[in-house]
Amino acid sequence: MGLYLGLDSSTQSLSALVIDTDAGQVVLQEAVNFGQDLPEYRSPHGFLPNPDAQLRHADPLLWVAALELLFTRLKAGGFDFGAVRGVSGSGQQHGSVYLNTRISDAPAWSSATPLVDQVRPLLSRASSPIWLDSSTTAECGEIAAAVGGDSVVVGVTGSRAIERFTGPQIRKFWKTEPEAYAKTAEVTLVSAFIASILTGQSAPIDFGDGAGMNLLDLQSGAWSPALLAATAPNLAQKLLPAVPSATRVGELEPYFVKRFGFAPGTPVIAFTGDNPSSLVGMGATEPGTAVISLGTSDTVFAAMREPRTDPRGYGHVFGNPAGGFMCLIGFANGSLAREEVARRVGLSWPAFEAAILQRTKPGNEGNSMLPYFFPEMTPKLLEPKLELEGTEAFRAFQDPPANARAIVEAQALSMQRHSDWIGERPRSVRVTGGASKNRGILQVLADVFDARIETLSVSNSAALGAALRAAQAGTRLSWAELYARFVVADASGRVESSPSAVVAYAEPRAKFARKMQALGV
Ligand code: XUL
Repeated sequence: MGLYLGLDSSTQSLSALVIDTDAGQVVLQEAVNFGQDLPEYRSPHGFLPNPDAQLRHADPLLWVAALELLFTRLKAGGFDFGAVRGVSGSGQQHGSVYLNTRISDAPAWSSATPLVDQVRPLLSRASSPIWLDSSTTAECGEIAAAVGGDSVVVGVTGSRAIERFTGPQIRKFWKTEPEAYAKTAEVTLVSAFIASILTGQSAPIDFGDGAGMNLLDLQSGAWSPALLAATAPNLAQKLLPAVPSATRVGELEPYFVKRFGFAPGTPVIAFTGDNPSSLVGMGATEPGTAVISLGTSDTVFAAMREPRTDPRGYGHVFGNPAGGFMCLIGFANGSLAREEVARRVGLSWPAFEAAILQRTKPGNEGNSMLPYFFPEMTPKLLEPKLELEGTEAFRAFQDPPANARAIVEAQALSMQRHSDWIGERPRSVRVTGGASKNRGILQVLADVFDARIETLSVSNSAALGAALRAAQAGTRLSWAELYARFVVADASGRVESSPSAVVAYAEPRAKFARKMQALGV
């Protein structure tokens, strides 16, 4: 049997997903919820509560405890770890872990002591800033200024200096705790940290997640000397060289063999970021298929042939785990904005769907909106920016069908405009996340993008992507063969574009572009 284990350490949980490549089936899914299952870490949402909304840190030992608990549960449930032929994983992006000793230089894990107690003395910083932290605006400015401006940071690393990205967070650590920074032998990411725990070796950061640090030179795949120097002193010595995502970074430490019954020598493939891993789990590693995730915030991501960068500076470029690059563009006004419209006009979610499909037409008879109920990251708006143009009733939120269609059209037009720089027109768009059940939204996306919309049966695409990456490294199966077995389109979730609707969006698209230009974004 060919079993491959994928792990995903997200903000709120650690999931495991096991695939059987012979049977072509997902054979196991299990998760540990940080808040519920590990209450002693006092992190109900996966991070340490802090009254300052900009400060979001997590206890890195929580991730280690979750790993131990997850494996303990799987073993208690009768799972045969000995049948696993390879392991890979993913982690929430950008979050960083600071070690006073490289894991490679630490003693081998002792099976007599819980892992957390062995890892605790290795930390040079008790908490890890995570992607929800936005406290580094000053450091972003300093880094950009030191290298010649944001356009230089974008050109080298694929993103402008961003608060949640690791480089600005490292700089803040150096500025606020210089002694602890000086004692730090290694800075790593959540993804590579977990791979290091599993292998008992310092696992290198991969190109997928490494590109989310504002430190990696996309062209060379090496840490940029200019960005390292602009970030913090001696940083080069604290980072291992970044590696392609398919790199075998080691084998499971004997601890895992003894405690859980893994086969000795089980290979571990580099861990990556959750978004690059989802690109694999959604079967979208070839250009031409984009992914839209509709959640609290919305995300568009897609493979790219070339390492192009967003000239407007909102999008990000990460490594594609299958080789090459991917873009990721995040929109803060996702479900929260859709729900706000539904609330204002008193539409239930099914009525919201029916309003789009049955009671309004593509283009919305000229009723349009700028959909920023909350501050936005793409385009960058520090204040909400809500503007309605159209009939009086529409402008007063008294035309529920038109108001429902308007938010969805505006969001789709924004996603299209702000992903136009990747230079690939997607033929198909795979939509995931809670709102992907809404056929009205799917139809608008199909018509605005002039693409076939597909939904997939898998829900945990990051963990599936991790299992597929482990399988790809461990078998002779190609990506296409793996996708044919494991990335199954949900036949009922397929939506085609309508030629007349595609034409109807020419004018709204131009109008949306004019509005963006008027805002200077
Ligand atoms: C991406 C990002 C988030 C995290 C979530 O830039 O910050 O998607 O990866 O886990």
